[in-house]
Amino acid sequence: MKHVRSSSLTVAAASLALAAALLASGRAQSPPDAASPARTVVEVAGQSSAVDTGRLEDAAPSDARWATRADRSVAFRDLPYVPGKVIVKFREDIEAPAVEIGRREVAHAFRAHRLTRPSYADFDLLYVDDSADVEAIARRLAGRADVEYAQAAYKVRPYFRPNDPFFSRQWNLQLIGMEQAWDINEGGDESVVVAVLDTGVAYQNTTVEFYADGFTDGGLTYPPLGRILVPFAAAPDLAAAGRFVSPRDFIYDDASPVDTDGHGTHVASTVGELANNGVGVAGIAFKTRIMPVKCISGAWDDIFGSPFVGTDDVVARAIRYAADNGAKVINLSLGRNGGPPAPAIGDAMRYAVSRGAFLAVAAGNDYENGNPVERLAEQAAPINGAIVVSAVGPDGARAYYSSVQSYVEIAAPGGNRRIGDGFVYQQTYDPRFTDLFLLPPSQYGPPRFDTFAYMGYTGTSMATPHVAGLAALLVSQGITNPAAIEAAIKRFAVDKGTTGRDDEYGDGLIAPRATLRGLGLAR
Ligand SMILES: [Ca+2]
Ligand SMILES: [Ca+2]
Ligand SMILES: [Ca+2]
Repeated sequence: MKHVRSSSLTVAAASLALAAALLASGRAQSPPDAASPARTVVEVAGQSSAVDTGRLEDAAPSDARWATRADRSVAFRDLPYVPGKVIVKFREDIEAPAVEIGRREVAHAFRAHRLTRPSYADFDLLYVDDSADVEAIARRLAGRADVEYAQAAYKVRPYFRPNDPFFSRQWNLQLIGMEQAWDINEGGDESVVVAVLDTGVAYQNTTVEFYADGFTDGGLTYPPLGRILVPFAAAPDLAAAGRFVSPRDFIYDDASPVDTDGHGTHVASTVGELANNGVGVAGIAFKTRIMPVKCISGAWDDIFGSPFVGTDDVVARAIRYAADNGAKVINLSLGRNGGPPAPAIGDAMRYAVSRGAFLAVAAGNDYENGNPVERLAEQAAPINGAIVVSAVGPDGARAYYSSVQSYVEIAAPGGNRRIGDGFVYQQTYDPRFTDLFLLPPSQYGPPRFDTFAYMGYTGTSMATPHVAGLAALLVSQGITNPAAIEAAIKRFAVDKGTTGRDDEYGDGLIAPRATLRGLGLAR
């Protein structure tokens, strides 16, 4: 157990200390970028080993899972950012030799372990002691004449909304008339790639060896599992030959972005769950291809001591990676509130649009928690080619959790568990085999990511891939300019709430058939 040195702390604080210790353990062995592999891919099996239980149920266990993760998130030293890392962007209009002198000054002044430019980035990462006050360092850096911006590495989280009851219908697709829209474009074209930037995707049959450390949670002590072989399988209602392209994992820094949570698989399934295949449920752009890009970490990644967690720099790099590798649509069902703005992500979004990629970005789920400013949505809204998505329930009205802000641009079905039939169902992991850290320590054990069910989730995370899916259909129709896609989706949306654009629905609820038909007639 790694928390033994914190035995004098209170129960609550002991849990905090554990996750800090987990993080420190990933960092202490070697610098994050050069870390020895946190895992080993043992085999990649060609044959499907997936089990589809056929169960259709709500994701009630995720309530607790999310609470657990929230606790752990707080547990990272009770900070909304990771220690020891500062994102810094040196001005690009300064001569290279002067910038180099500035970089050396900065590295010296802040006793940097390293100051490096990671791949897929237009910024540098300054690594300092974990105990350093990275916000103070960022403030001092931002005051320099040769620095455009500097900030601590704030954590970005998926926009998942847990739920309770059980329902069985895809009201979400009916609400926006997908059957009628598919009459015009049946699921898009395989030449179109949609990148899903999330907790990973269940896209591959493989076995991965991890090391699972012990931890304490809620006063309970969970033992180390040691080295374990963890099975993964491609989701049977999502995977098909050639379906997945250019997979990339920015949490483990390799090319195997397997989902260790279920959120990313659910989101990918709304974009492209196989339809007309006699299995499970449907997605919107079910003939397009999917690029799985992992840039958000989950509870198991904490337990496995992943070398990275999802922070602004990680998400920014993932966006640039997707654009550089041919994604025409990028789905961002994630975000953060609290902390400073996210210019590294804004720059990456503009870069992606300049490379011809359209972005769909979640508006946020915290309306009832003070309606805070969502930093990714705030960056996306002013960009023509990036669109911010709020959520409606089956009644077509804004879901209670969905952020109300000037940056809301469009609405889509995200679900509302308070009004019945309110969940968005897609195939993802059966939580009975994954959420074992919610059980008492005596029942705790290694997870399996090869057993699936049809799970109901709600959130702006679920609304966003409806828009990404619609964008993929538009690209399939030949509407490839990101700004034109945004304009078309807004123009043909159904106005909701107060007349005209408003802060709850933006320009209204997406109308896929009208958008496709409108553009078809216009051409
Ligand atoms: Ca299906
Ligand atoms: Ca926009
Ligand atoms: Ca309106």
